[in-house]
Amino acid sequence: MNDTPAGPVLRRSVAGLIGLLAAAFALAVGHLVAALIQPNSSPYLAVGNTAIDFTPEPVKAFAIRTFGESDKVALLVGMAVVIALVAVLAGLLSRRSPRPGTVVIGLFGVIGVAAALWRPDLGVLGVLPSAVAAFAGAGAFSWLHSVALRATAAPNGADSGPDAGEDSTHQGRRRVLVSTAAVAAGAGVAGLGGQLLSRQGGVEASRQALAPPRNARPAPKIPQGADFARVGTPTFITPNADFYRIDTALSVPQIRPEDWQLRVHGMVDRELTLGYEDLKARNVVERTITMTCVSNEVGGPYISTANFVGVPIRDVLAEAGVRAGAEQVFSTSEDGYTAGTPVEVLTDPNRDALLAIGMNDEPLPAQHGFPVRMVVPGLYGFVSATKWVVDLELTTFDKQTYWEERGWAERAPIKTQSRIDSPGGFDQLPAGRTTVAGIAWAQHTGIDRVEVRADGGPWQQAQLSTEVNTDTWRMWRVELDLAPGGHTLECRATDRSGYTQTPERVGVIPDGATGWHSVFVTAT
Ligand SMILES: Nc1nc2c(c(=O)[nH]1)N[C@H]1C(S)=C(S)[C@@H](COP(=O)(O)O)O[C@H]1N2
Ligand SMILES: [Mo]
Repeated sequence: MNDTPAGPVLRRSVAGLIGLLAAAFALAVGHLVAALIQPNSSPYLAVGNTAIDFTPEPVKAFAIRTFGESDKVALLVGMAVVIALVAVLAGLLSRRSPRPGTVVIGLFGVIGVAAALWRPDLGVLGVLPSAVAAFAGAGAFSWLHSVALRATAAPNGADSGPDAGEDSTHQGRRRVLVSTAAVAAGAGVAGLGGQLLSRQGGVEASRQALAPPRNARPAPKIPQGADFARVGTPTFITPNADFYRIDTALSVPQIRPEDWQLRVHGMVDRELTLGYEDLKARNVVERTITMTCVSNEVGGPYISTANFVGVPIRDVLAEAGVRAGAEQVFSTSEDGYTAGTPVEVLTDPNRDALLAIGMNDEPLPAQHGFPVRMVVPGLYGFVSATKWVVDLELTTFDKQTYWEERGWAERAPIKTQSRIDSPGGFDQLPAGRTTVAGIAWAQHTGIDRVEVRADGGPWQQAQLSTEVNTDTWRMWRVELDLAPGGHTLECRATDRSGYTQTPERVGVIPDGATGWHSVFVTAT
């Protein structure tokens, strides 16, 4: 009675659509299950985080250069596009039988499980969301497929007169419509529910409820004249919301202060385990520190300043008793990121490296490492500023860190640099006297002078803002007289060691960029 030997075949559009819907449903269910276990075990995030770990360094550098702080959004969108394409393809391969699509969804599940197992922050339970997602996706796919296939097959039924055929086609279509809509709605509800639930599990409430440490000794007030914000430099203190952010975490680790512990071990006399309240009850100080990222290109934005409140790391190390031969403090974050900081820097009585719990009169924001992070004046963040820190191991430099394994340097003091903030590149401005302003930094050494020149002419010394301390940036400004036409403005800083910035341009890998920042402007 069925005279088409190959059997019914789904329309391309229907086949592609059910592939896409099944994938969306699977991810949404996975997201919901993850919200109940650990938000990071969501298949989407687990795969994304693992992808970040495996991304070759040049690609990572390219992503930071191209997308800046939106690099994570770019990754998530890119993943969504790839998954959608594969899902549609899986649907198209399944126009006769649901098997190919089911196999592809199963493979997605295997990838999710593998990624979850790879993540250092997920336990065995972390594979559950991916496994459930795979079953849910495969189930949704084969159900939608059978409904659609029946609808396709119906008109060929033996008992169908012309009217009956049209009727059942109609009915079949309706069934397809209703079932696809049901799966789409299910995906929406599961996805949204997962998102809401994982927010609820967040730490913002306990963060807001924290009282400031009672005994913190405040940093000296920032003097008048510490910035030239009125002529275009940043404000001296960077508001938390504007503070640059660089990390490998796709979703911000959520650690409640009451659950936080720091283990200090390795080459020490006494192993220590500290809780949040232990830390807060210690000698707490406030220090104004300018942080810089090694990925900051000449003229780049990855530099910010805050008042950090915390416990000097050297106090904690003294209590543990550092053994002879220990070279680095190997720090590990809750999400498995690692950094190595020289012991001599952390034990230096003249350098206030902190286990920070506060930032600009607030508990540390979640994105900046809540509840506790490291901040070390004078070193790039990747060798010193571990956020969500949970482990300090005293060891030798033989032990390799996250970025070292990716070709970055073992030691990385911040390089003396300067940047022109105003005028901006390719600005048009009136000819005549104009104010050029910017920032300079040489953390822990201090800025001695900044010079500016136009079109390779004589260097003119800029006026410096009031110094706050040598661990922070310094603002500068200078008046130039610009004739009508195009001009190239350049700046260079000299630090208190007598070093003047080299004009030689080197890239950010392995230990930070060098070169003079220049902007081209047109005076009219
Ligand atoms: N856990 C964790 N800590 C981290 C990183 C990271 O990826 N993960 N990135 C480091 C880098 S490269 C820098 S520059 C600083 C940035 O700190 P911020 O995001 O608070 O500005 O954090 C450091 N600490
Ligand atoms: Mo960085």
